[in-house]
Amino acid sequence: MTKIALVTGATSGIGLATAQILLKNGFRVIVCGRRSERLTQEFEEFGNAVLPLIFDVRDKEKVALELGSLPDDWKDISILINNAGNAHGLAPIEAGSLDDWDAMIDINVKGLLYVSKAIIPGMVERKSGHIINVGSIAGKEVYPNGNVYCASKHAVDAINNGMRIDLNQYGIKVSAINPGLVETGFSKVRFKGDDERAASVYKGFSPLKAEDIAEIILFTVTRPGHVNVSDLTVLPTSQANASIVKKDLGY
Ligand code: 8X3
Repeated sequence: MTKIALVTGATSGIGLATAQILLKNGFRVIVCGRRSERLTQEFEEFGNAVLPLIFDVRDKEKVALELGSLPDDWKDISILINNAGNAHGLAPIEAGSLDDWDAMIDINVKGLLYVSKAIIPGMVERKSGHIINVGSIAGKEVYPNGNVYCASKHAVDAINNGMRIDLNQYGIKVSAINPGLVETGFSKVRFKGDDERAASVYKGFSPLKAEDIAEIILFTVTRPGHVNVSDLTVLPTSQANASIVKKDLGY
């Protein structure tokens, strides 16, 4: 039977690339995002292998409503990819904005929980499933000015480990994929449209592409039943850790 995956944040970046690679490899995919036109546009070619759902992961009621009223033939979700997440601002703690902090905690942490809460009971009932939490190197290390973003991704790391412990008895796989620098709209959002500052993050070396992470997610969800990639950090070759990037290696 064709497996069903659900991807949050599927309108761009890692979420879009992941949903597309899964569709190309025969999965049916529920693509979730805030921008209806983008979802329709990006996935048009995949016809009824795609179910677009429009919601903001911050909206607890809407998440529960949309995921609680799936059509019968879309209910048995095998793979949940908790990808939606953003950085807002990069500022020292004394200068951070409350709105930015709210956004990061509401999307990256609470949103991930709202979606998981709606999907996990079905997996428990079926005693099978696979949850992929897209974390970050920022969930493993704290870097200057990263404060609350790093805290939100450390929370994802803890939730990932907690899910794996609690869902172990049901045979549900839980995996964290933790990217370093990936060139997507991530920095544009972080720097609020300051495109020059965003572009400078990826200058002088070859950052990861969304497709690099999507391929690793595809690999992770296609391992045999007894294999779980529990926690994987993926960096561009030029990046040594959260703060050290060698810019003149030539790749
Ligand atoms: C994205 C990677 O290094 O900008 O989560 O925090 S980093």
